Amino acid sequence: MKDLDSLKSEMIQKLMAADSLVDIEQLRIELLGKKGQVQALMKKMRDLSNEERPLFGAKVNEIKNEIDTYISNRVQELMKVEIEKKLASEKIDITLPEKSFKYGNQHPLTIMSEAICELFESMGYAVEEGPEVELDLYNFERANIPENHPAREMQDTFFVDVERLLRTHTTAIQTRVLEEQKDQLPIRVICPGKTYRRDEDDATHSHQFIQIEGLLIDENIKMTDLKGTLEVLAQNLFGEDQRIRLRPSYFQFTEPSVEVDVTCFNCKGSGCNVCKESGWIELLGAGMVHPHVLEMAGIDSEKYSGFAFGIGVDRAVMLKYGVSDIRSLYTNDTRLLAMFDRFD
Ligand code: FA5
Repeated sequence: MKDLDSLKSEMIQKLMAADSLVDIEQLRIELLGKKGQVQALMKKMRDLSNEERPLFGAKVNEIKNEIDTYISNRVQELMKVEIEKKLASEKIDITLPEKSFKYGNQHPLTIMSEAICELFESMGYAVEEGPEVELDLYNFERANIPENHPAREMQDTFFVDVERLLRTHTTAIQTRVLEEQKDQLPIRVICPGKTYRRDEDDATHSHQFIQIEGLLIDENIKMTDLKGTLEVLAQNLFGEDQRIRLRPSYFQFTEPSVEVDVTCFNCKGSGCNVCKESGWIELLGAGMVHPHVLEMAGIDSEKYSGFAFGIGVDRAVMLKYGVSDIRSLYTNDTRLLAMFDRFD
């Protein structure tokens, strides 16, 4: 019996060392097969006494069952491992490579418009907008440009019908605000918007562009207030060392009127080909709101005065970022747009 126990542990050890289905099968034949070790033990029973035989037989059966159970468990285990190995080696990747994702940027015209509006909001101005399809009344009449006035030709545009047109300047928002807020003086507004003119498209002109109108109406507003405000604007946009220059000009809705230049961003005023050797670049039109414009809106021009200005946002973008052709701001060329990272 002692021999049987050591034989059993010998068999189990052999089985434990086998780590493939082939090895296990070989051991099964060696241990449980017709000519195997267990069968050989059975044969020994013949030589035993009647008392020893049943005990020995029971013990051999027990060994046989144990080995059998061990083998079938081990076979299950090894089959599982083999299936997993096979699945891993035969795996096909059916997914497509992911498309690389690009974040969009804010358009430079949006960046510039927001920067200007935010600056004026910080000085107490409110943002006001108006319709792009505008009444002739607000675009021309209230801006002191009556029907058949030759100044209309300079801003020839797209008429929708006899009364309505695509607005030619944000001064149309100014004249609306004057009327709407005539009883809530003082007025301080900054008005961004798309504008349209029947201009021939070239490097500096587009049939659609963006303007921002600034308007301040209060008692005792003077030309020096306008100049100081525009200096703040120029320095905020182009740097602390920016200077501005006012040149006499003419608009029907301001008196006096000025054209405002900034020192050339390229040569800092010494003269170069960008500023045509003058050292200055034109940025916007401005002036003191014409008394007749105030009166047409219902505001007492004896008591109140104010200034207005209209800045070309496309022009400001071109100056600040050195964009040489205005048309590239409207063609969605991603090489240009990629230069303006919205996370800057
Ligand atoms: C006006 O439109 C006036 N309403 C500005 C103004 C407002 C004056 C308030 C006084 C008081 P002007 O036509 O010069 O002015 O246009 C102003 C700016 O718009 C120009 O300096 C220029 O930067 C821009 N601009 C005009 N036409 C075009 C165009 N076709 N393409 C791109 N920008 C243009």
